[in-house]
Amino acid sequence: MSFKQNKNDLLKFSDEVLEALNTGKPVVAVESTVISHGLPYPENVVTAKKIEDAVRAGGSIPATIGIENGHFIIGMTDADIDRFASTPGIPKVSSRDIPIILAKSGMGATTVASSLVAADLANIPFFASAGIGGVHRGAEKTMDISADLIQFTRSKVAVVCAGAKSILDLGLTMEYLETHCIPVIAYASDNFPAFYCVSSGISSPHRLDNEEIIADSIEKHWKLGNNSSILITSPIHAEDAIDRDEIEIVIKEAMVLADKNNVRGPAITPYLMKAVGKATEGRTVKANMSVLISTAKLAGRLAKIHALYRQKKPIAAFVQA
Ligand code: PSU
Ligand code: MN
Repeated sequence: MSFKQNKNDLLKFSDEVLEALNTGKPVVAVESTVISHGLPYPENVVTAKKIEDAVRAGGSIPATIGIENGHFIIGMTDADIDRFASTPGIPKVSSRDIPIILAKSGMGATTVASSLVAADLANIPFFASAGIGGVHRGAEKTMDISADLIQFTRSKVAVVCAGAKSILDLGLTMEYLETHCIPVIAYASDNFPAFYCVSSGISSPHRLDNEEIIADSIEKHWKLGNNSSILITSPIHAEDAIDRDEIEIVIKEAMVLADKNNVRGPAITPYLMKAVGKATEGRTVKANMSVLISTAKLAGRLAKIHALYRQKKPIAAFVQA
C-alpha cells in the first residue's frame, strides 16, 4: 500500500518521509514538545536540526512530529521547525488532547505519548526521546503518572531513550513498565539510565550488546501479539552527565518551589526542567541537548539495523555501515 493513498487523512507526510516509508527505508519519529517548551529560541531550532542530523548520521530518516491545520505533521520541514520553535503559546499536546486540537485546527507540540500515536498510525516503528515521562514523585498522593507510560501499552513503536526524566520517581516508573509488560533493554549497559545521570542506580531487567538481537527482540515482541512499545535505553555520555547526588538536591528544591507556586498537571514537567536548568546555571540544559542528540543517533542506527533485519540482509552488510 502506498502512503499516498493512506487510509488516514489525519497524517500529512513530508515528501522525504513518504518516500522513505514507501520504499522501506528506516524512519525515526521525534517529538516537538522539547522544541516548543523544552528549550529557548533559537537554541531549540539549532537543537531540533541537530537531532535530525543525528538520526541521519545513524543511517535513518528523521520524522519530527507536530499538529497543525487538523492533521499530524509527519516530518517537519525547516520552516515547520522554525514555526514550532518561535510561535508563542503552542500547547503541549498529550494523547488526551489530540482530538480537540485536531478538531480546532490548532497547532500542537507533541509529547512522547502523542508522538507515538502519530508514529504508530504512520507505520513508523522507531521513536527517539532523550527521557520519557513516567511516574512523578509523590504520585501516591497526586496520581500524576505521565500518559507516556499508558501510551506505551497502546502503540507498537520501539522507543530509544536515556531512561526516564531525572525529576521522576524512577523506581515506580520501572514498576509500572513491568506491570504493563513493556520490555526494557539496556543497550551495552547494565542500569536503567536517568536522563541527566548515567545511572538511576536501578539495574535494567535486560542488557543486550548485540544490535541484531535487539532488532530480533523488537520483532518477537510484536510477533507475540503485543500491540505495545518496547524500550531500548542508552545513557548520556559520561562527560556531559551530572552527578546524581548533586542533581537530587536541585530537583528537591525545584519541587518545593513548584508546590509553593501551585504548579500542577502538564505544567509540572516543563516547570521543573526550567527550574533545575536555572539552579545549575544551564548545565542540565546542556546535558539535555547532549542526550537528545545521542539517543537520536542511536535510534537512527538501530532503526537501520531493524529495517535491514526485516529485509533479512546478512548482518555483516550492515553492522559496519
Ligand atoms: N522536555 C521538556 N519539557 C517537557 C517535555 C520534554 O523540556 O514538557 C515533555 C515530553 O514531551 C514528555 C512529557 O513526553 O514532557 C511528559 O510530560 P507529563 O509528565 O506531563 O506527561
Ligand atoms: Mn502529569
